[in-house]
Amino acid sequence: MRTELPRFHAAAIGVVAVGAAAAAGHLLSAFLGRNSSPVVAVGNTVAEFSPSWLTEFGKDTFYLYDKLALFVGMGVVMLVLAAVAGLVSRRSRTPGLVFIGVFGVLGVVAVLRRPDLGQLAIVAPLATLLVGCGMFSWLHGRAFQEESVEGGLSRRGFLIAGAGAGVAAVAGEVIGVSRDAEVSRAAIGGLVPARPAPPLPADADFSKLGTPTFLTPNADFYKIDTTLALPQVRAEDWRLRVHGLVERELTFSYADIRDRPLVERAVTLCCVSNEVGGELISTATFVGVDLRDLLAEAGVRPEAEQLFSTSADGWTCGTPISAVLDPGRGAMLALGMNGEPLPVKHGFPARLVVPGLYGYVSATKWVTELEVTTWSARRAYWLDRGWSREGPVKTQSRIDVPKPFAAQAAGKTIVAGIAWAQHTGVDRVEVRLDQGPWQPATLTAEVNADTWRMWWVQLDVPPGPHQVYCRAVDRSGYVQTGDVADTVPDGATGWHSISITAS
Ligand SMILES: Nc1nc2c(c(=O)[nH]1)N[C@H]1C(S)=C(S)[C@@H](COP(=O)(O)O)O[C@H]1N2
Ligand SMILES: [Mo]
Repeated sequence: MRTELPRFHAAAIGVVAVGAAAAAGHLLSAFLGRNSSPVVAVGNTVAEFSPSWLTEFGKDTFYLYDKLALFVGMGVVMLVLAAVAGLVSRRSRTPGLVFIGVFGVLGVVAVLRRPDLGQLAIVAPLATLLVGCGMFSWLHGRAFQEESVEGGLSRRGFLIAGAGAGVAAVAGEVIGVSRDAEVSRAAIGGLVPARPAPPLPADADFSKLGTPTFLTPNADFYKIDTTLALPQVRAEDWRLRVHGLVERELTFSYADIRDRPLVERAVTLCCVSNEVGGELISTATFVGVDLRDLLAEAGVRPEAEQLFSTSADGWTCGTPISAVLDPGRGAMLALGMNGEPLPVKHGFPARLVVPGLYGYVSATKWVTELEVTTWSARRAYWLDRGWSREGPVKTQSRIDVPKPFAAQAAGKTIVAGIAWAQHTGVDRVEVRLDQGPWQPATLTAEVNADTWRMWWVQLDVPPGPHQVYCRAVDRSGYVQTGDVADTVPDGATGWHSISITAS
């Protein structure tokens, strides 16, 4: 019998045990709900409790890959801790077991905190806890019985165990993704609106000149949310509960909603995090029901100020009740997007859409709960992270062609782009070369006041370097400000401009 394990061997035992444990939980999560995977649940919890400077740093540094970066970072931390658990157990297994046990329990707690899982989901993190402790004990015991380093678990044994854990984790990922919501979504079939959106005019975009198409294909529609793993909610299981300051609590099933006369509306959504000139804006036709009708059936009490909505993933959102109840606003509970059931990543089975408000205060995806309440009673997710309570979309415009820093032939040059002032309507767009006069652009026909408009103008560009600016004027007479403001707390302002060089 030996009295102390070699360092490498001890560390490897920790790493293999923890890897197998995480993989076991991830594999089971394929059957118990994606978010029951302890790795995913811990990641979500870390993201939730991260101070805002850290999440902002993550977003600025890794942009849309911030969640992947979080996962990779977590993986590295986990492996290091696993190796440490092994290293402190060179003489006795107890310290390592305590180490792994504590982390296993954290995984259980993280999964228990998830609001979107059934009771059975606890099995996944429990399996992680048991596999972690069991595997560690077993490997440790075997290693101790052997005389030499080459005995116990050979290098080959470790490789096989590692590969096994990898296969289990990947299988969990693949099976988990293929089950759940996609299958349910494929069975929905058509969502036929009783009141379809009017057909688009022939000149709804200038995509031939390089603007986006008027409707953004679902695959290209911008996507923003805080979830690590997409919530997997099946239409069969989905319920929408309406409660709070109402006369009667109501609960709707998917069939309850889809059997009502559906309305279709074209709406441009945009994100408060969209930088000047940014890409976080898209347009779709949404099919659903008027939110105000559902709330009227529940009977909204006069004290109500806020519609506080909750997603299946626990994310929350506060919308002014006045906007939701305004008959002219067109606030919707949407089931469909561009002629299909909502894609899973855009909120299947159901989401909110409130024209004219940034997504973070209006567009709850995977919505499961509507609580009618006051501002003081409930604070939504982004409110505690430095963003403002109300988020009307700011009138803005963007240049899409020429591309920045493009080399241009001097002379007549087409400049084209988009402008938006949801719910107010874009009145006109003006373009300026360097410090010259503002020149009016030609706009597309307006589809409705809640959608973007495309524009183009021809400039006469002399040789040399230039800056091209654009600004929109909306129907209220507001001229898009050139004052530069950051996205925090309620949306960026400033003129979008691009540098070009003509020769
Ligand atoms: N459940 C949930 N819904 C959410 C969010 C979220 O993080 N979680 N983000 C909101 C934000 S900030 C925006 S801009 C829109 C984006 O909707 P999209 O991803 O369909 O474009 O969704 C909103 N709905
Ligand atoms: Mo957003």
